[in-house]
Amino acid sequence: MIHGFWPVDFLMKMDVIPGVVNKFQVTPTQLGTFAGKCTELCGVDHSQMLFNVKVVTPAQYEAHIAALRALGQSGAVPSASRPRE
Ligand SMILES: [Cu+2]
Repeated sequence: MIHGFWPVDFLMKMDVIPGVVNKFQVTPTQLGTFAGKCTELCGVDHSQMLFNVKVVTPAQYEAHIAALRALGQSGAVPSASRPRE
């Protein structure tokens, strides 16, 4: 199932395709929380595919990552647990 990654204020949009690694780089000019949404009609829950992109300071980012690590969240997802389509 294809999704569309669109953080509205970032003036960019990218297809999100299973098995394809996407990368993008932005240089935010202000801190804050920016709304985003899926732009591909991906299924019955498409209208609920909303997200936020948070632009934070490097110190805030490092603190958040440290808090996740303390909870045992490494960011690694075992490939065997990913659903195949
Ligand atoms: Cu969607």
